[in-house]
Amino acid sequence: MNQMKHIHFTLLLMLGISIINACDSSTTDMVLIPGGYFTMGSTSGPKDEQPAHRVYVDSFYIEITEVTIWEYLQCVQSGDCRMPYFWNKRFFAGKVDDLEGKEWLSLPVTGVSWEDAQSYCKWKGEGYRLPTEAEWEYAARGGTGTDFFWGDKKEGASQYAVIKKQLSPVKSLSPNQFGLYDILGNAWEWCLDRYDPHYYKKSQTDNPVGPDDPKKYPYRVARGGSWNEYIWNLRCANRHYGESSRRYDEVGFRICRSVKSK
Ligand SMILES: [Ca+2]
Repeated sequence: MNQMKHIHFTLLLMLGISIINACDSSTTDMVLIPGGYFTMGSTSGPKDEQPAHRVYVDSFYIEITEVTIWEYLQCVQSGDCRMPYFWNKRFFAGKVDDLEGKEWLSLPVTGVSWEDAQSYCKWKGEGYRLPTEAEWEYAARGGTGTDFFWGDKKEGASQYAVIKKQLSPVKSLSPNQFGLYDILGNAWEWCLDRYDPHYYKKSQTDNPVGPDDPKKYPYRVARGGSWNEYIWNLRCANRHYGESSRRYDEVGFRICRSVKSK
């Protein structure tokens, strides 16, 4: 059984790499998010979203899509990233059967841990990193203060957020006001910060980065909800978390970089 899985795994990798080799080298499509103040958190959500508080973030660049399988496979090919988990599971294998190779490679990579995301950023080059939780929420809100960047009503999701279907190629739906695709829905997205449910009560105003005590705060933040969530969990303020070394089948990431590091 394990050997079969290995063979299947290898075939998937070969499929990906053969298409990578047929393409030009990857460029990461990023957009500049102009710095500014915004209200982070919510007044009516779970306790870890409260209190809503004023935060300032510097300008930064962020990838307009989640990191795709195609992008991630190049890091795997280089030897700097390990293969994602779950690729040999029924869910993912089904996707391979259903999708053309190009579509499959356009799925957000999932089954990657927070630590895997660090490896990817390091491979990508100097300055690349995960967004902080504040940067992520600022980018996701697109200048709005509503539950979702399209307003407060869940009905808007059909135009903007992959939900209750299945993991879908990035850019399948419309972007938010900053031009970011799938910032809500499709794959959860790892953020840089350690998760502290009480952090908003003590957060600094300028460019907060979360707590730094690894023993007290072992989990890392994930944001945005996934294809497999209730719409409530896709709210811009919603906070989720996971173990930094664990690979979850609904969690991926997108990368960013500071303006001054460019
Ligand atoms: Ca997402």
